[in-house]
Amino acid sequence: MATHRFHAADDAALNALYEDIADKDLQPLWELSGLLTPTPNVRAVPHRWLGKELRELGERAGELVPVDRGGDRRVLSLSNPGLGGAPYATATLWGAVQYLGPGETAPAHRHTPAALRFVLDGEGVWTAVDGDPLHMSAGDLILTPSWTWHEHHNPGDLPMTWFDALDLPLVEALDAVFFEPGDGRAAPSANAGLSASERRFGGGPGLLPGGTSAPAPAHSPLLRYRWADTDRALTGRLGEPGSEAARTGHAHVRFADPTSGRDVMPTMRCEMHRYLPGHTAPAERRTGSALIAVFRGAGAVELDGVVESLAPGDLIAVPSWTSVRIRADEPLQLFSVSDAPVLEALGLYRTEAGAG
Ligand code: GTQ
Ligand code: FE2
Repeated sequence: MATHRFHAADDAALNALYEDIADKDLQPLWELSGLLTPTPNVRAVPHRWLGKELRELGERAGELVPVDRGGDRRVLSLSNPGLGGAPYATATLWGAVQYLGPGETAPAHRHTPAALRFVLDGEGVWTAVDGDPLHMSAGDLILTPSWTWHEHHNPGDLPMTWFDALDLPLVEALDAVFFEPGDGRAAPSANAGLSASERRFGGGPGLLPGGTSAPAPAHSPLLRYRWADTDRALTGRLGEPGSEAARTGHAHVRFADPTSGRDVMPTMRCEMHRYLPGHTAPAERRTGSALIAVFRGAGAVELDGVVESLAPGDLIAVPSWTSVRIRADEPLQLFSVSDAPVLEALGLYRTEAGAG
């Protein structure tokens, strides 16, 4: 006996039909509303988490909650106030801050949801991805693609906090979450050098190892994008006379798979933005959701007309079809991750300029 929605009618025969329809786990579309809405019916709301509070709460968790075996990862997940208590930042994205104290290790595991880290501050932690040790320092982007083994180590004297993003809500909605713990043995420790991934695919602009040819794998073979390279690319865009970036005071780069130019992973697009004070980038909205992490600088973001100030470490949830406008009070460096590749692949990607 179906217990879900039941439709009643004054007419006895029609009412009996509705009863029988419900009894057979069916619903009459002509009685349903709110399905084919003119614009997306978005439950998540625009929201900003303050970097200062995230850092303080991470530190307190660091004092009180052991990580390591059993404890796993010391992570505070962004829980969007519109999502009814789910630990999700938007409908499709998990966002979090992770805190790893000196000498601590987060043990190896793998999962089908893909993950990435953007380092807001500090250095010294290394993450092994399928055994390849990747150093993490401020401004770096680190990928842990779907089903790759990963573990985090902090051999230094200082704690480190970074921003995590995963496509977990999306993969969960697709009923495709799998998880496997490691065998408890740590990966060989990082030496001073670069990861194998960086030696092969991060050698220099446009340089790929000989013999590399299509078809490209599902994710970028380069697993660490160093801040020095991102910084140089943004500076170059802004310094190029007559370029759109120079004209508007807004430079942005997309982190790409160096072998294909595609997004770093099939479900997530990563970008770095630099806005100069007085820039002229207009408000924009798009389908699909995004998370923004403030790396450096100061300014404000206007989300559907509501203005929130921005300071380093702040994290912002931008739900689908939310109008976004950025203001820079000093050069503002924003990392963003979105589900745009998914929307594009499905033919659902839309943008609108000048909204809000
Ligand atoms: O660092 O492996 O924020 O597995 C959520 C799930 C981080 C991680 C998160 C994870 C991780
Ligand atoms: Fe993980």
